Amino acid sequence: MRILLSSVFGPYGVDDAYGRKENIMELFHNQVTREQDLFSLRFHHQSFGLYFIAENIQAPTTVLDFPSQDAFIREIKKGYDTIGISFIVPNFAKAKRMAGLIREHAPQSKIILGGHGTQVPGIEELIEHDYICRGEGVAWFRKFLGEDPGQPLSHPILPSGFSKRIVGVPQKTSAAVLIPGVGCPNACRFCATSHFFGKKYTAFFETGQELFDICQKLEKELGSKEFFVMDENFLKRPERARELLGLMEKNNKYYRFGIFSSAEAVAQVGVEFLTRLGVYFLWIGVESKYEIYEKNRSIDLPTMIRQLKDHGISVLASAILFLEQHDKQTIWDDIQFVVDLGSDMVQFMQLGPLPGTRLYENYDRQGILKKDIPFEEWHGQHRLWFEHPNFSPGESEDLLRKAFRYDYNQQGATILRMCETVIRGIRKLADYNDKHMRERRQFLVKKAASLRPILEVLKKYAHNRHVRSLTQKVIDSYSAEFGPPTFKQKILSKVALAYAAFEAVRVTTKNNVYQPRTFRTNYRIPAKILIAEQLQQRIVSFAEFQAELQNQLEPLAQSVPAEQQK
Ligand code: B12
Ligand code: SF4
Repeated sequence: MRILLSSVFGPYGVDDAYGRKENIMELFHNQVTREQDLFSLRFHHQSFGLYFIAENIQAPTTVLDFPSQDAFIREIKKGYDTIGISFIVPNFAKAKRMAGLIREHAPQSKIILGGHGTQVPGIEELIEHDYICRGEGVAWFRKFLGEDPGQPLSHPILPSGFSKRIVGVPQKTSAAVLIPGVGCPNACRFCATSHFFGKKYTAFFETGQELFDICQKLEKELGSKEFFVMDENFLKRPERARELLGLMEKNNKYYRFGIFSSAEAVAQVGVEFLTRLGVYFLWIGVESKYEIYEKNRSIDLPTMIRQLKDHGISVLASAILFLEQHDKQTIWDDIQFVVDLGSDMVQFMQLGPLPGTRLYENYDRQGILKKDIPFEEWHGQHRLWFEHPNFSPGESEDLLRKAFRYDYNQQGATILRMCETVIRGIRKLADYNDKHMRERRQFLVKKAASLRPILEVLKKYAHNRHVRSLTQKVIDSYSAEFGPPTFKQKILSKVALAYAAFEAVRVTTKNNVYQPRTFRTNYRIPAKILIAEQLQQRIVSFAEFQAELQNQLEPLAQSVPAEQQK
């Protein structure tokens, strides 16, 4: 059995028959720093779920990530027994097109649909397929192939992101992705991931020892000491995190982690624990002051976020707009509440009833879903797809943009806030005297040194007087802590300014979207098949070259007088 697993085709983040310009393939630019002009953080992530499945089944498998339609057609013609398509709800039209292409060009291949898009009601009738996998995919695929679903798992070796750019300057990405498990038991009514994975946590790796071993493997293979932890609520398993820290301390390893966690789980382990663990980034759902979820009940969010930042941990506060309680006044109270938390990043998401969630069921029962709006627009960064008593779709688009812009106007760019958090951490960690915390502080000192050149760019392009003064304060705090910038930092500032001059213009053009490159990764493909494919590829390339040459020569030949042609 030979298997192909594919993500949906590009281009992404453009208005066309299959997608919308808001569905950009960039995490921060899509839903966090989207209104921060040239300071928006730009990078892509591979489709981790597909590599995770490929790594953990025994059949020869190819993962095709971010293909064009043409590349997808070329690939499926190679003759796969089974082709899996991974898609989310807003990519419904792409998945449908891909299934149609498989039936047309590879009718012998079986089609499996997987990923969050399988929650679309009536999907069985809407997209051509042979099998549907809802929820966790590794165990499902193993069963499908007749393998034992309970075998131990192997973690894929993948960088956390790629093509990272800050103010246009390409950045090295040495961080790796770490995927401890999927799902979350908290089951907040709107949460697509929690519902999709059965309102429970499925651990891929149960112990701190396993995670520590994976970190060591990733360090060996990719040189990574920093890990982006793709787990909805990492600290919900505090004993696993504690064991991981114990092993790091015992082995003098100073790994660092970017994590997602809910407030009650953070409170349970405490800020000092997170600092010791090496958490440098925390994504936390603050949601709203009008709808207090269980996870945020009796948590003093302003104090928690201040303490995290004081310890050098950058915080992303995620909030929901257009709740039932929101009218034209209360929505601004909530925006103000979130901005006042002073986090390094803010994510504003529109309340989005996604299929499979309690919210969706409830709104469906009330008959307030606008089901005529195509799925491409069901994503939370443009317009509402349900009837809101106080906001029209146009108002929801306008207000969302204004909320992001307000945060940017008040607090400045995320990078500026991160520079400030680092300095706060350096000062706070000076209070600790043990070896482990000294190492953590030392890391922040290095980080400050690498961030410092960007401060000149932040100053030059500060977009209002208030932000210029915030920037000057941060610059002063760096000078107070480290003295004047070094020669190298001055040179790097000049380089960053040169890049920024181009980037500042580029981001004002309509085409401010980066497309991820295509990845094709083989797992366990026999050498003879690989060689045959390479030969075939060369023949195709030669045929394409010949055709191109002919295209180029034809007009030339026509411009030569007839008698000379003879
Ligand atoms: C990383 C990520 C991204 C990356 C995309 C990376 C990529 N290459 O596709 C970025 C940041 C670019 C992104 C963008 C968007 N995203 Co996104 N993203 C995520 C995130 C945080 C992690 C996904 C992940 O890797 N999980 C870990 C892996 C292991 O799990 P998994 O992908 O679910 O895969 C498992 C199963 O689903 C299954 N499976 C998956 N595919 C397949 C295929 C087959 C054949 C089989 C058998 C099984 C299977 O098996 C896997 C292993 O168990 C999730 C939230 C989350 N925590 O899951 C949101 C999430 C997937 N994104 C979502 C959305 C809405 C978007 C955007 C539309 C946001 C926006 N407003 O614009 C855009 C769309 C971009 C686009 N053009 O497609 C929603 C999807 C909701 C839904 N119900 O459809 C999610 C769930 C977040 C949410 N709102 O709750 N996203
Ligand atoms: S705590 Fe976060 S991940 Fe868990 S259900 Fe709520 S929103 Fe989803």
